[in-house]
Amino acid sequence: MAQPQGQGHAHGAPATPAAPPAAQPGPRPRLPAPRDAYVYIGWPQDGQVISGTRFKVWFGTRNFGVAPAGVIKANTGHHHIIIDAPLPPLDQPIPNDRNHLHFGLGQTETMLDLSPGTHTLQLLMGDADHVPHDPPVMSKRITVTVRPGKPQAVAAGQAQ
Ligand SMILES: [Cu+2]
Repeated sequence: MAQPQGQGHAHGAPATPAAPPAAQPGPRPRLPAPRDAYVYIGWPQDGQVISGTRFKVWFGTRNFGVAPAGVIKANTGHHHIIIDAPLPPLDQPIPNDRNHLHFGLGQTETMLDLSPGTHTLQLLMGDADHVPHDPPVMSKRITVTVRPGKPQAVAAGQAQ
């Protein structure tokens, strides 16, 4: 029985510590999304003229779920609204600034304050780490015109 001796029993420092290879730097692969998943802006609509600079926007999803940031769950993500900006790079976290708003709690609506004039809005889903899925789940970009003035009457919730 010619068993090798001493391996793992030597005194002192182990000869070859089994260090795992260094983790790959950079982002992990993007999470997949079903091809039929999409998001849309429920309101306002493309071309809408909005009275009042503060208004509600709501988001819809089809074949895709909403989960808060930090939660890794298949076929879910959280909303981002891109205001007056082109799509960001799709292989890295979505920027977080006044043109890229995150809804990391899983919100599906928000109030926007925009200056009078023309603005573009687009939704883009991000995963737990704010990275778009592959393929990206995003709405079409819409254009709205904001007019100064009183906010539009909100019909919902009004007493008769
Ligand atoms: Cu995000």
